Amino acid sequence: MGASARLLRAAIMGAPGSGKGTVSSRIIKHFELKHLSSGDLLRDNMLRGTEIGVLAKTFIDQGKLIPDDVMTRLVLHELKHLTQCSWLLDGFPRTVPQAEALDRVYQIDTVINLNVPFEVIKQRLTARWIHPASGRVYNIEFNPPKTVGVDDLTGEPLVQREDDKPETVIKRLKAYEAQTEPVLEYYRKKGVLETFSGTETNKIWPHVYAFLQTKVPQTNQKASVHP
Ligand code: G5P
Ligand code: MG
Repeated sequence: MGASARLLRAAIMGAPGSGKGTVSSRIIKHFELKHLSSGDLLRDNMLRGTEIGVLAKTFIDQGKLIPDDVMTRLVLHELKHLTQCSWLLDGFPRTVPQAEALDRVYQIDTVINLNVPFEVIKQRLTARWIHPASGRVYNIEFNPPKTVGVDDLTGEPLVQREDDKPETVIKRLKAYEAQTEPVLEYYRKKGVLETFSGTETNKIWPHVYAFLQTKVPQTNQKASVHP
């Protein structure tokens, strides 16, 4: 396969609130990657009241992970539409069985791991507001909307996520430690894990950007924009 036909298979990992969505939105501004967020996919199903959405809500509201078979089927189905694109998975895989299921179909080239202290995360999530239809994320302190409570692009109302309540955040962080941290080890052993540590996305971002410049195929790099 020639260099021009190369496609990047990447994932971004990190605890709830570590900035996966925020960093992903910067990545897709600078690189031609399709961003697939498992959380956005689930919330879209919840909004539409699909069978998966109804099931997902019962888990998400309790800060628990969706069962592996449901999640894997959902994400692999979406990826079938993206076989000709470079992509960035956000929030998937989140358990070792999910990572193994993904491996059976695709070879993952690189995994970006955002390592942010839990204390910082807890503070961030209580200040988060989202635009449900697009998945756009705001934060009252860090990246506030131009008008309070309103999405910058559509003018539609912003909402807080049900699972951002402090008690649910603690459960999500526990699930992360128990079920997702082993996935980091899984990718470390494969030699594809790159960890970026810090407390501020603005300081982590230039390192992620520089790293991706070495990983993303030339054909998927956008020439005209700067970090
Ligand atoms: P999600 O939707 O994947 P999480 O829990 O992994 O949810 P989350 O909460 O979406 O992750 P994030 O994307 O890592 O967090 O972070 P973000 O939204 O970009 O940033 C968090 C906040 O901090 C925002 O308000 C942002 O503006 C702000 N921020 C960013 N950087 C800074 C900074 O430098 N300073 C400050 N002050 N603020 C900043 O999954 C939801 C649920 O779906 C299920 C699970 O139940 C999960 O809990 N699910 C799955 N279940 C099983 N398997 C899977 N693969 C699943 N995927 C999802
Ligand atoms: Mg997110």
